[in-house]
Amino acid sequence: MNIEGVALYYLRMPLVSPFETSFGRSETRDCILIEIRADGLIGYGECAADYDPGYSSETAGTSWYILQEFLIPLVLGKPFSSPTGFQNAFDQVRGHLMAKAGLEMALWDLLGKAQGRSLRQLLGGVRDRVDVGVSVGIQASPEAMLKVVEGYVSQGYKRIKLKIKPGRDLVETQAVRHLFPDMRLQVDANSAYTLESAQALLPLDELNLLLIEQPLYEDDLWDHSRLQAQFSTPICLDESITSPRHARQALEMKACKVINIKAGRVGGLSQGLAIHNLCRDRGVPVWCGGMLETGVGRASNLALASLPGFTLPGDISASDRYYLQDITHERFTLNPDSTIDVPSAPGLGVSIDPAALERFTINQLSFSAK
Ligand code: OSB
Ligand code: MG
Repeated sequence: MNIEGVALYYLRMPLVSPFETSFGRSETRDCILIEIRADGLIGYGECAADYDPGYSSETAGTSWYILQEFLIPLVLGKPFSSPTGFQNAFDQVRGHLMAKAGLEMALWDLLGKAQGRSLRQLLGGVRDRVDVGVSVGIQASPEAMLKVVEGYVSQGYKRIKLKIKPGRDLVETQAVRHLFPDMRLQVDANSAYTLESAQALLPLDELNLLLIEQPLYEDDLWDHSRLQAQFSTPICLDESITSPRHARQALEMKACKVINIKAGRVGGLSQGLAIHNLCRDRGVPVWCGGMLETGVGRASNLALASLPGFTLPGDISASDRYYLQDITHERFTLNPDSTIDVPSAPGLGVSIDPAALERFTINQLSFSAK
């Protein structure tokens, strides 16, 4: 398919409730919607980088610049028949994995639409609905945390993840575990601890958690391996895993026992698929993380999570947990068994609501092949 045009939309989406993590609190979420045109078809992708460099060094602003200045010129006016072709073209750009992933997602959508196949089929997914959970932000107090968790449990979520940070960890997690002794429960520190300060987390090992996600800094693979040796609860890496090579090295170093796969963080669905395959070969459980995506990125996450190695519930909640109005016509809802259906229409299987897109767009840019 010859890439005839690309358009970028910088979006600012109001969240239904503020989301607080160890790196900050947001009331809105920024992202970039990427549209590519070829052979009379349109494909969409979402670049998941947010406004601030809190979760990762990449931001929506840096992605916008890298897409505009480097990535789009590498693909515009050129023929592509597979995501591998895109990845090879991107090779000369170091880093900027979320920018690459957003553009690659649009190509997957386009290829699926051209072949009349869903993203799930293109990736080799084996499930038509996937187990999901909800990621609960840090609340004002342990009591407030309990209330919010109870609310999600009553909506049907059977797996809960609590965001933690130093001083806002043990009491909250113990309180939730006390109220829900059998619930699938896990915590996520978003790199808020050092090997020394993480000693405070040792009592979590008694709470029968599914996993402890990213306790230490992103580049602390070695210290994660030292910390994992102190815990019987599996450590799961998110921020630290940015490529299939890092996944292999982390496993060989015993820095983690579980991996959170986010296509955005690792440079695209093709890389996410490669990490899935590596972990599956080694019997390492993986699950699909999220970054508060719109309906576009959520569709992509659901397709990825339908692969056989995704044996733990994903951070893929219903649309109403994030946005009152989304940019897709489709809204995702929670089934009573704490699953969400994987889209089955060609490509991502979602369509853009033009009025919603216009409402949330704060900057726009388009490119055409000469
Ligand atoms: O660390 O998993 C994370 C959201 C934004 C950035 C990073 C993370 C998260 C979440 C929410 O935990 C996951 C979701 O529901 O999309
Ligand atoms: Mg995380």
